[in-house]
Amino acid sequence: MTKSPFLRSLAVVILSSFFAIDTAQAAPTKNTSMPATEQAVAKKLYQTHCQSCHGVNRLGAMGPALLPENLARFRKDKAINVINNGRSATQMPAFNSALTKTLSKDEVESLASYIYTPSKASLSWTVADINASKIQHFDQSKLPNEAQFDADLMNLFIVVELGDHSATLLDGDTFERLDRFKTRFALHGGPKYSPDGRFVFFASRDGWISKYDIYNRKTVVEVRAAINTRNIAISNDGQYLIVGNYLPNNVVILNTRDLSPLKVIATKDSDGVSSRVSAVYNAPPRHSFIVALKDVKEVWEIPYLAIPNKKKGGVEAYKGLAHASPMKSQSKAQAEGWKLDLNKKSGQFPIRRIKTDDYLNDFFFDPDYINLIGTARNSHNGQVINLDTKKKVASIALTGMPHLGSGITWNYQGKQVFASPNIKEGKITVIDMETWQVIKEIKTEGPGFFMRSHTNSPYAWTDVFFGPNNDKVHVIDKSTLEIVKTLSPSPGKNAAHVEFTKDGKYVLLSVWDMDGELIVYDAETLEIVKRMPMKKPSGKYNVFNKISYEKGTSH
Ligand code: DHE
Repeated sequence: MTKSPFLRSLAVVILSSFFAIDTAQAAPTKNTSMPATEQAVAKKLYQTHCQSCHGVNRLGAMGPALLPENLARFRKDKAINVINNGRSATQMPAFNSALTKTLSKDEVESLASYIYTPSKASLSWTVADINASKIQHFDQSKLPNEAQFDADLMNLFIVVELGDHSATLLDGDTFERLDRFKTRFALHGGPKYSPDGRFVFFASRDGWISKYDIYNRKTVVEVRAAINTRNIAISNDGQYLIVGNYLPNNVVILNTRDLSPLKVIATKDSDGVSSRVSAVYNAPPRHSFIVALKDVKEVWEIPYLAIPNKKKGGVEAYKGLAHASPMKSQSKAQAEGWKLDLNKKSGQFPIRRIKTDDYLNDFFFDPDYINLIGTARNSHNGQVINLDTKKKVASIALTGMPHLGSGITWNYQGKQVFASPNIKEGKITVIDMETWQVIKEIKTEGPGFFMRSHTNSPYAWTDVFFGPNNDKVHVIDKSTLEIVKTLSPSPGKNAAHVEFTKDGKYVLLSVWDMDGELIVYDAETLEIVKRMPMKKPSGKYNVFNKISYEKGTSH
C-alpha cells in the first residue's frame, strides 16, 4: 500500500509526545546546564530538526514547548526514547530507530540534554501582552447583522484544512464552498460557535484566538492569549471564551465581543504546585467551565453565571448545581455544598476545586454533566467522578488508551452507552453509563482517533487513524454493536474524522492528506455523493450539531 506523503510530512510535525505521556511516577527532572560549545551544536540540531514544529526558542508551535519548566515530570531517558522512536498518537517521527537513522545516538542525547537546558526566552505572557497582540481586522459594529449569502445558516460547516492553514465555510445542503480563508498556523481542537451560530472561534497551538463572522465571511478580531495553547470552550450565553494553556500555566477568560481579557488564572493546586492545562470544556447545564489539569491531581470547575445580590450588591451565588434543570433530583445538601464551596470574595469566575486520585488528561461527560469520566494517559483505568459530590463513583477498566474526547453516546437496548476509540489498540470500547461496565469491545483494523454519529442515524462511524490500515473507516450498527461495513474512501490515504449534516442524512469525511479530499456520503446507503479536493482537511464542524450539543458529535 502506498503511504500517504502527508503522513510522512505530518510525522515531522508534532512532538506532542512529550506531553501525551503522563509521568505520574517520574521524579521531577532538575534543570541541566550544558557546556557552551555543546549547547551551540545542540541548538543547531534543534533548529534543523525540531524548530519548525516546536518553535523558535523552544516555545512551541505545532508541537509543544520543550523547556525544563514544561518537562518537569518527564524523565530524560523517556525523552531520548521519544526522539529515537517517535510517539504513537502524535506526529512525532522517529529520529533513530530500526527504520530511520536521521540522527546519531550522540546527536539524540545532545538534543535531549538541550531541551532540559533553561531558555533565555521569556516565558511570561501577561494581560498587557494579550492586549498588545490584538489585531482588529474589522469594526464589528459596521458589519451587517444579516448573512450576506443565501443558505440554511444552521446547516453550515467549517472544515479546517491543516495543509495550508486554511478553513472552508461549506453549505451543508449544496456542499458548495461559501468561503475559504487563512487561519493561524496549526489550529487544534474543535472551533467553537457562538450560540446563535453567527461567529466561530478558533485556537491555534501557538496561542492565537481568532473570531470569524460567518454572516460577513470575515475574520474580525484576533488576539494572542498565550504562548502555547491547548483548546478553547465557550459559555452557554456566548459571552465568555476560556483558553486553556500549557505556557504560561494558566487559563485566560476572554470577552467574546472583542476578545479582550477578563481574567487570567494561574493554574496551581491548593498547595501552590503549578500545572499545565490539558483541556477546557463547557458544561452547559452547570453554567460552568471545567478545567483539566495535567500535572496536579485536581479538576477545576469555574462557574460563570453570577447571581447578583440585589440588596448588598456584588455576587450572591453562582448559577449551577442548585439551578440547573437536570440537577433537580440532586439533594439539597449537595446544592448547599455547591454554594458553600465558593468563596464569595474570589470575584468573577471563582474556582471550585475537585481533588482526584490520579492525574486526568482526557475527559468525557455524561449527557447531564453530573459525572465526568477521565483517564490518565499511562493508566489502565478510567475514573468516574461525580462533579456535585466531588467523589469517585466508579473505576472503569480501560486498556488501549481511549480517546475520550472523541467519545459519543447513544441509546442501546434502553440504556445510555458511551463509546470511545482507542489510540493504542484496534478496538472501540462501549460502556454502560449506569453500571460503568465495559459491555463490548468492537475489534477494528487498527487504533482510531475520532468517532461520530447522529441521533437520526443508525450508524456510528470511526476511523482507523494509525497503522497500515489507516485508509479504512468502519461503520458500526448502533443497535447491534457490530461493524456493518468497512469503507476505503481513498485507498492508501489516511481517512479520518467524519461529521454529519444537521438532519443526519449525509456524512462528511476527510481524506487527511496534502492532496486530500472531503468526501460526502449518503448516511443511509453509504454511497459517495460528492468529492471535493482539499488540503489535508482535518476536523469539520456542523453549526447545528455543535450548538445543540448533538449526542453524536464532539462538544
Ligand atoms: Fe487533538 C481535539 C488533545 C493530537 C486533531 N485533541 C482534541 C481535544 C483534546 C485533544 C483535549 C478536545 C478539545 C476541543 O476540541 O476543544 N490531541 C490531543 C492530545 O493530547 C494529542 C494526542 C497530543 C497533542 O498534540 O496535543 C492530540 N489532535 C492531535 C493530532 O495529532 C491531530 C490528529 C492533528 C492536529 O491537529 O494536531 C489532532 N484534536 C484534533 C482535532 C480535534 C481535536 C481535529 C477536534 C475534534 C472534534 O471533532 O471536535
